Amino acid sequence: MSDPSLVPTDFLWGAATSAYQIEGSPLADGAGPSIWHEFAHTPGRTRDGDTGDTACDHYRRYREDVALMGELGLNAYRFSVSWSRVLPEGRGRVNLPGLDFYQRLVDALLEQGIQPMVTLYHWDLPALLDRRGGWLNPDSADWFADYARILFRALDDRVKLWVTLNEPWVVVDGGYLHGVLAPGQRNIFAAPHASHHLLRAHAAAVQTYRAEGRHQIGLVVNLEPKYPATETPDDLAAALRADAYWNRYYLDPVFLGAYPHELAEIFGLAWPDFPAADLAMIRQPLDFLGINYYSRQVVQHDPDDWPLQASRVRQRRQTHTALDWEVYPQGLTEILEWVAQRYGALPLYVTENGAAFYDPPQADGAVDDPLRQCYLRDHLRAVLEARRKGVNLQGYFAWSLLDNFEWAYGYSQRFGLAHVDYATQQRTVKASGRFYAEVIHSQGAMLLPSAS
Ligand code: IFM
Repeated sequence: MSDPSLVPTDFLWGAATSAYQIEGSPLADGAGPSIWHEFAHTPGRTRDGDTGDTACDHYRRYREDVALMGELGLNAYRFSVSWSRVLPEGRGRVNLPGLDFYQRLVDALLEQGIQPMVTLYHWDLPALLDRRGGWLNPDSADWFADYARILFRALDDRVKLWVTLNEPWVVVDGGYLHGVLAPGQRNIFAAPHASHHLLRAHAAAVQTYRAEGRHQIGLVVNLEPKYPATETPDDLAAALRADAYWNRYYLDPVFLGAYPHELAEIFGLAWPDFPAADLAMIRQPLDFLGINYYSRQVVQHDPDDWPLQASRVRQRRQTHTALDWEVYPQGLTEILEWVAQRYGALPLYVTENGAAFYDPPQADGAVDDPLRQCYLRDHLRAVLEARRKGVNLQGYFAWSLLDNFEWAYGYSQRFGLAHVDYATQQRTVKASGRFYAEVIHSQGAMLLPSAS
């Protein structure tokens, strides 16, 4: 790792956010409710009853936030569009003021020289579509493609990087299997159908883009390497099940045209026999793949764990974040190499990577966050290492630009490069944010061992 040219000048140095987590004003200017608006307003669903009603007030302060990105030296920003801002009922009538917000945001980014990466779906399905069955309705693929077409027609002249779905695994695991995220279902028979229709929706949007768009489209998945706790056959099999469920469930059908065989074992009678024509359709060529990486897991066979029968063995000697996620930077290099080797040499981006730690402002208002800074440094080094090993990695997006609404955890978990005082909406760049700015300024060279 001695050559700074390992990071080319067009490498994307970004930060990521999502609509419901930062925008606030969820019903402003004609927007319709999303499943997250309804879920967060249901007593007992989020910590302290927190909702995204105000969040970071980004809907009204987006110019300030784009200026902040400029201060950090970002050349890319990944954000998501709120479907129900654009289509209040999820289909049909377009809400022009909602669409206009994203037009203005994209223009403001481009004025600063910041390239937008736009995610079409980051978990906030229009509530009225959920009343029709949401992702369990086979028509959801068409609803999504129609919505995507509106965005492509409005923004593809300025947006060069599109993402269909963010982390379909989380949508299904949290929203349809365990019920801890919107729409709050806990139904093993529903979950495989939700994942299948999400994949069909992804593919339908890609097909629409091939007809309408001129740039690039991809998918974003969250990946987490799984290591067996011991070499016993039971633990080895448990690690394979966990790997199939977390890492191959969505990528195998997209790139290889088939679901991993372990899923039938995991879901048992609930696993349907999906039509071959669907699997052929899901296998649309992509321009890039985005990978969200946070942690790894060491797993053991565990008959009490439902439905995987594989549970995490906590690594007591390792650092853990405030969410108890093990800090394991080398896992990022490993998972990037694994993706390149298993699915081919398409361009990759790290589309999210970051950590929640408790780091309150000091008396003078500054926010020192040494643990997040170390996390960032070590994961950025893992990124350089992956490039050195030949992975075609073209950009890195820190999660997140701002502290924000961490779903069921509400505002209790802070991932931002900038601290947000939710009472005043004041943003303060943390030490980790300043560090990231220096890394970007040096084009990554300050991460090289010779520079430390
Ligand atoms: O905040 C989330 C984000 O919405 C999706 N990826 C993981 C982040 C941290 O949990």
